[in-house]
Formats: sequence, structure tokens, C-alpha cells
Amino acid sequence: MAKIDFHIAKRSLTGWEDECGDTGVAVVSDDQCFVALVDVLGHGKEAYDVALIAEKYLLENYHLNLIEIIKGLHEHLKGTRGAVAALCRINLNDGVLLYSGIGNINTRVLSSRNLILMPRDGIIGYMSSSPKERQLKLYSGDTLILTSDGVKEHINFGDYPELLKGSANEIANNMLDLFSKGNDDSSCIVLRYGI
Ligand SMILES: [Mn+2]
Repeated sequence: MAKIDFHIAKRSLTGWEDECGDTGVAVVSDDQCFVALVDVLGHGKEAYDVALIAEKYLLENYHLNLIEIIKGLHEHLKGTRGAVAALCRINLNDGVLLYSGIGNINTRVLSSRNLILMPRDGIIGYMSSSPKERQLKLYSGDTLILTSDGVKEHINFGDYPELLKGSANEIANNMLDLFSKGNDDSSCIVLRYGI
């Protein structure tokens, strides 16, 4: 089974932990790792409250298939301001990564390759959209990075040769230090595969 190192970093725009509308979930169970990044629309206390609802839903339902999770979360968040989210499940035996995303969360696999996993448009809990699942294979040395739209989207990782060399914790925090836009909550999940 592949070893992994992962970390969730998030910062609210205001600096208060209970005013962050971004949240991340990571669960390792048996030979699988589930990670999800959620960005509730807007920011502040109201967004934080919805983020907690989404977080709880994901922690209770992470074992379902990704499409079911997104559909369930959509129902669960109806009546709220809505959210965008990206979900990944990684099989630690063969490196197969399943991905499904709705809305503006940036999901990348970096290594020798530089892959971007494209979400479908929509807002979970508000504007229904039919989620799609995509599959790819992770190889030893790959780094999966999810960022909310409070983080710059176009990053030339070649300009930051040291960035991907740290632990998941260091990479996630450096991503926010370097690339937070400063006008929204910002968050980043980093998962290093096969270290
Ligand atoms: Mn945002």
C-alpha cells in the first residue's frame, strides 16, 4: 500500500477561524483516502456555519460513491447560500484516483505531469448540475493539490522549484503564503502520494 502525506490548510479573510467559509475533509479508511475541499459562497460567519454543515455531511457520507456524495450534499445544502466542492478518492493499492467536482475549486496533479481536473459548472445546494466522475492514476511522487478560488489559479510551478519539495503541511501553507488573493477565504489540500 502506498504511503501518503496530506494536509489541509485554510485561512479566513478576516483572520478568525470561525469566519472561514472554506473547509476541507480528509479520511483514510482501509486502503482508501478520501479528500474534499468545499468553498461556501461568500465568507464570514454565515458561510462558516454552512461550511460546518457540509463538513459534517462529508464526514458521515465519505464512503458513498462521489456522484452520490455530490447529489446528497446538493440536497443537504438546499436553502443555504450554496457551495462549490471537489472530491477525490484514492485507492492506495493501485493509485487510482476518482474525482468529481462542481464549481470553482482548482484540482491539480503535479509531478512530471501537470494535470488539471476540470469541474462541472454549478453551485451545490442551489443550481443543480449533473456531476461527472473522472478517473486517473497516481504514481509515486505525484502531488495532488486542491485550492479554493481564494488562491491564484494560474501558477507556473516551474518558477517555484522548492515549493513541491516540502511536507504536505509545508506545501499547503506555502501555497497560501505565496498565492492567496487576499480578497476571499483561502484553502488548500495537499496530498503527496507514494513518498
Ligand atoms: Mn471562495
